[in-house]
Amino acid sequence: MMNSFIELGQPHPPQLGSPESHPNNRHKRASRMKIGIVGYQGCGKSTLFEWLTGTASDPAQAHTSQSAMAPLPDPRVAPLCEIYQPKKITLASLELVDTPGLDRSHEGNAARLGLLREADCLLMVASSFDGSDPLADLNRFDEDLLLADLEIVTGRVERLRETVKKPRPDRKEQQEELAALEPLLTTLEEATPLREIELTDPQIKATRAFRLLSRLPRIAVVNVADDDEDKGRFEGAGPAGVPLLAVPVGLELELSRMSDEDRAAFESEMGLEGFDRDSLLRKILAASGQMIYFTAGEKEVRTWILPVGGTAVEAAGNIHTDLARGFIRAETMRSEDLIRLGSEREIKAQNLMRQEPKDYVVQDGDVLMIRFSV
Ligand SMILES: Nc1nc2c(ncn2[C@@H]2O[C@H](COP(=O)(O)OP(=O)(O)OP(=O)(O)O)[C@@H](O)[C@H]2O)c(=O)[nH]1
Ligand SMILES: [Mg+2]
Repeated sequence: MMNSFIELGQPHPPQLGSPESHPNNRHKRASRMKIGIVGYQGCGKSTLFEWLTGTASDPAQAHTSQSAMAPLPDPRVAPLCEIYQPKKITLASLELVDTPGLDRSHEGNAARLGLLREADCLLMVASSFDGSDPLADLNRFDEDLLLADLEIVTGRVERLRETVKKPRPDRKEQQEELAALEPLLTTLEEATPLREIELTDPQIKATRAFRLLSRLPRIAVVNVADDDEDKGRFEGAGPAGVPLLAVPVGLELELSRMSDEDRAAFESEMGLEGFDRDSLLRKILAASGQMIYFTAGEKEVRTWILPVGGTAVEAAGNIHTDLARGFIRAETMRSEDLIRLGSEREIKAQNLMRQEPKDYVVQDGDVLMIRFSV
């Protein structure tokens, strides 16, 4: 038996610089992921937020954004803990941000969406439990994202068009910024979201401060009625490229408040299959372009998140900047090999411990041990 405790939340060492400051991380995001829960008024965002984080958002603060952490469960953690019997288990978390509902008339939405500038991924909620048309709402919501970007880029372009007329010391930079932004303005005016085009380096630079919303990855939850028997009709029906799940969010929140015993009894009585919150969290992680890797030892088994395509030195920097600075190599195993074989000794005996360099592309489920010099 393990007598470990689980520490929730992915701590973020204060030494860790901003993601952009890392030389290899120019286009990558930090290990800390913010997921903005968005949608029209009353669609169940705060209910979903409470279900996923266990924290009720404060109705008195409903005009602004509120956040809480949701630890990311991973089915590989328990078998790894069987092997290491660690003193401590730490799970990486997603930061979920509950936001005020938008108005279906688009009125005032650009300002409300301003609260989301920090988000790395959008979790769009649309209701069907109240008779709304969730697919129409999801498409309308995309328009709101685009309009918010259009407002920002238009404002910046108009200002730049004025300032480049004046002889200023930074005129050349302003002209470059204008040249980068004008094609984006055209794209938005044609109602094309920015995620559908490839940005050039100057465009990435020119838009970085704005964190434009129509570039963000998205995932959608349709909040269905408790007794909805035809959730399947929503499968594959959302906006192109957006994973969509139909969940009776209100019911799930109630179920999550029950004891395991009561819930099992209730579910079997009502013929319900509880929706799997853990798998929803993992889908959100995947939609945000992130994956999980592990560090494991007798002191601690721990999960970390990294953008898909992230390298060993980035994974090291996630843990501590010193590990990235003094990086020598990453001793790497596959968690499934380790779980199958039961020990590091057996991994080494079968030559499954790899010595990986800085630019090794970390795979979901890798167990890393960073060798570094101080
Ligand atoms: N029947 C049913 N009611 C729900 C469900 N989800 C939410 N509700 C109810 O709908 C109302 C709005 O839910 P919230 O979670 O506050 O919605 P919201 O999107 O946060 O609303 P705003 O923040 O005002 O935009 C509340 O009265 C909820 O109890 C659901 O799945 N089924
Ligand atoms: Mg709310």
